[in-house]
Amino acid sequence: MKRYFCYTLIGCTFLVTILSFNFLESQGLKDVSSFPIGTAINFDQLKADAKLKKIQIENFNSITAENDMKMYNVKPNEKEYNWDKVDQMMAYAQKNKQRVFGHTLVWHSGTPDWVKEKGRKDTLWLDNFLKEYILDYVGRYKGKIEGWDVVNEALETEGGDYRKTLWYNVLGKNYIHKAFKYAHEADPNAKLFYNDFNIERDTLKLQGVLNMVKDLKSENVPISGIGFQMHIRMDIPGEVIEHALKKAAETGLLIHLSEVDIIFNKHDDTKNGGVQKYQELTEEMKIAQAEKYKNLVDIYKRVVPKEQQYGITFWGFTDRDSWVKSFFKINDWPCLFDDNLEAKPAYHSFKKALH
Ligand code: 9MR
Repeated sequence: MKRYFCYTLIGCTFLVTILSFNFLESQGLKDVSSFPIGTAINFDQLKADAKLKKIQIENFNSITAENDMKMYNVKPNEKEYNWDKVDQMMAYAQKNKQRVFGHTLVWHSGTPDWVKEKGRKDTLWLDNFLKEYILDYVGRYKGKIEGWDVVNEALETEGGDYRKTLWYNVLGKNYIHKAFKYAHEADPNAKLFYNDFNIERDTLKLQGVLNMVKDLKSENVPISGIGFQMHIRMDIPGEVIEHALKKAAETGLLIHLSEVDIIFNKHDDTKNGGVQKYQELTEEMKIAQAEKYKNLVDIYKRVVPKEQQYGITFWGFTDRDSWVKSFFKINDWPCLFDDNLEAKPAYHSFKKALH
C-alpha cells in the first residue's frame, strides 16, 4: 500500500513537471512579461508569410511599422494621404490584441522629397504643413494608436547638437515643441516620445536629449517619454547602458527600448558603412548573444521603475529580415530568431529574464 502511494506520488510529480514545462514552452514572450513586448513589422510581408505571422502573434503584444507609417508612405504627394496600410495594420492589431505604436511623425529620413523641395522655399507653408499633417494623422487614429515617436533623431549622429535637417533649418528648434503640441492637441491621451539612437553609449548625445527634455518641460510641452532605439553591439558594456538608462529614468518620463537589436560586426552609422569582422555565427557567439540579451532585460527591469517601463520593442525578430544587412551591407545575426525562423538561444534567455 505504502509503495503504491509512493509510485503514485512520483508519477504525479513527474506529470506536473512535464505539464508546467510544456506550459512555459507554449507561452510567448508577451505572456511572461510585465511590460509590452513589441516588434517592428512590414505588414505586406507579415500578411504573406504564415510562419512569420504565427511567431509574431504568439510572442508580441505591441507593433511598430518598420516603414509603413512614415511620412514618405502616408503622404507620398501633396494631394493625398495613403491610409490603406495603416488601416490594415490597425485591424490586424485589434484582432490580435496588440498595441500599435506610431513611428514616426517627424524624421529627416522619413520626409519625402516633395516636402523638402516645397518646404525649403516656403517657411510658412512648412509650418502649416507640420500642423496639418500631425493634426490629421494623430486625429484620425485618436484613441487607437497608444503612443507615438513624435520626433525622431533630431540630434546629430554624434554629440549633442541639433541635426541640421529641413525642419531645423527652416523652422528652428521650435519645430520639436510644435510637433509635440499638435500631437497632444489631436489626442490628449496618446503617449508622446522623443526617439534617438546611440544615446545608450554617447554621453554627449544623451546629455543633448536630456537638455532638450528639460527645455520642453520648462515650456510645458507635453512629452511623455524617451525612446532608446538600442541598436547595440556585443561590445557595448552593460555598465554604460545601465548608466544611460538610469539618467534618462531620473526625468520621470516613460522609457521605451524602441528598436532593439544586437549585432556582432561594426559600422560607422552610415549607409553601406559596415565592417565584416565575423564571417559566421558560431555556437559560442550564440551563447554570448543570449547572455547580452538577458543582461539588457535585467538592466531595464532593475534601473527603470516599473511605472516608467513602456516596453521593449525589437527592430524585427528574424536574422533573415533584419534591416542591418541591407543598410550596412554586412552579414550579421542581430535578432532572436535565425534565418530559418527558429528560436536562437537569445530567444530563450530573453524570455527567461522576463519572468
Ligand atoms: O529599418 C528601416 C529601413 O527598412 C528603412 O529603409 C529606413 C528608412 O526609412 O528606416 C529603417 O528604420 C529606421 C527607423 O525608422 C529609425 N531608426 C533607425 C532605423 C534603422 O535605420
